[in-house]
Amino acid sequence: MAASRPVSPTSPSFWRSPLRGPRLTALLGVVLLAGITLLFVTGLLSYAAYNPGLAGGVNDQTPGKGLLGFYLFSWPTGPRWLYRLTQGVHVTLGVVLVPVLLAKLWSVIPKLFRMPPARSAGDALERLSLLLLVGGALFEFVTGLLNIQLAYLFPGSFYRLHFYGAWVFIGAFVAHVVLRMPRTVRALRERTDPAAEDDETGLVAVRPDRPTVSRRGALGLVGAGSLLLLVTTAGQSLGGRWRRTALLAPHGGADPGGGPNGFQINKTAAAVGIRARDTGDDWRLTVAGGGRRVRLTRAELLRLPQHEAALPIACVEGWSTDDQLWSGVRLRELAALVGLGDRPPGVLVESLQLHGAFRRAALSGSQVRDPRSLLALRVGGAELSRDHGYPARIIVPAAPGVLNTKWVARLSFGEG
Ligand SMILES: Nc1nc2c(c(=O)[nH]1)N[C@H]1C(S)=C(S)[C@@H](COP(=O)(O)O)O[C@H]1N2
Ligand SMILES: [Mo]
Repeated sequence: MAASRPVSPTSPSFWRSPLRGPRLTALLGVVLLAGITLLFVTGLLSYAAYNPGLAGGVNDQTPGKGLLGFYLFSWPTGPRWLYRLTQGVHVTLGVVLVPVLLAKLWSVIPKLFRMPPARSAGDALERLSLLLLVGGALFEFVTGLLNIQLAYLFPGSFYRLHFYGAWVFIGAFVAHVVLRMPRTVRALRERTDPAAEDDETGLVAVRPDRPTVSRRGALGLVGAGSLLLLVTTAGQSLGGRWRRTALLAPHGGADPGGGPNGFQINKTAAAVGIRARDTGDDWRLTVAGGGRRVRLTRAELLRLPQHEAALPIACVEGWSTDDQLWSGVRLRELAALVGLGDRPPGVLVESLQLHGAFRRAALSGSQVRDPRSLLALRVGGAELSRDHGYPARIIVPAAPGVLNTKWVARLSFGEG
């Protein structure tokens, strides 16, 4: 028996799976078309939710976003679960689409090795756009997954990478959808794949192996993979008892324990270097604005009218809490202390924390004016715990968690 010569991946007969063909690729493509469109929209919303334009880039330092920030609008303060929903969908969907994306790439991999690399100038251009498409997709999925699993592997710069990557990717994606739509529609209309000789897509194997699984079986496997990811991820955004099902969600950070303060902690006081003496009796809140400045002790803050607001915390990483009952002083009433009570402007919030990307945040005027926006002193009827921001923290409806600054030291109205 003659040993068969090794075949190089650039040869069409190297690729033997009988599953490959325009129908499999088209089916996976349609799922990705819907999924990635929703990912893109929720991603843009996530970016808008930071109010990146405020205070000369306190919330976002993306340089030269220029035109790419064209769509930005002032993020609303209601419904209070808005960011919880948009970011929960963004992160969960991103995780769930991973098996579909991998299957789609697998379905077209012979084309990566096709020779010659380009048959004409137009062909070269199209293949270049595929490089941006595949590279962009991998980049966006990998940076996103790293960010949610490792809790801000690249704080600050993540937004930039993911934001620019998204625009490059979506440009190539739109071109790809337009170019491939006729082929996709045709493949879905026909009930079966063409024979290899008649296959214009070059996906059908010329020397197929015997099938070990049907195409339906293979699609079922991809779907089961996505479903498994869904049920092990979504719990982190649903909160309550569902949290226990979130096996894949990051478990970094401290165990929050029980009681009124028993909900997720993003960064503990110890982790960011907040010392006990900084938060003790010597702590003062500075409120500045309109050329005035007042300093308040915690006891003085507690003597001001206390208001309650039931609000969740929703992190960019996708996890969120159920509504917690916060109580404290309204931001707009703090603005009134420095004479800005009429129509208070935005505010720059600064933490006792000395280092790290989240020690400062800017809030818009409409966020300050919402009666549910508080400098919270208590939660669930108890004192704030140190890890949740004692002596005082911000809580604002519908905003990303990162704007809810903990261990607040200073509020500068008119600088937000
Ligand atoms: N000073 C300070 N405030 C902060 C942070 C921080 O690291 N430092 N993390 C923010 C982020 S990213 C989130 S999601 C929320 C989480 O609040 P929690 O830890 O009380 O749940 O706090 C925000 N406030
Ligand atoms: Mo966060």
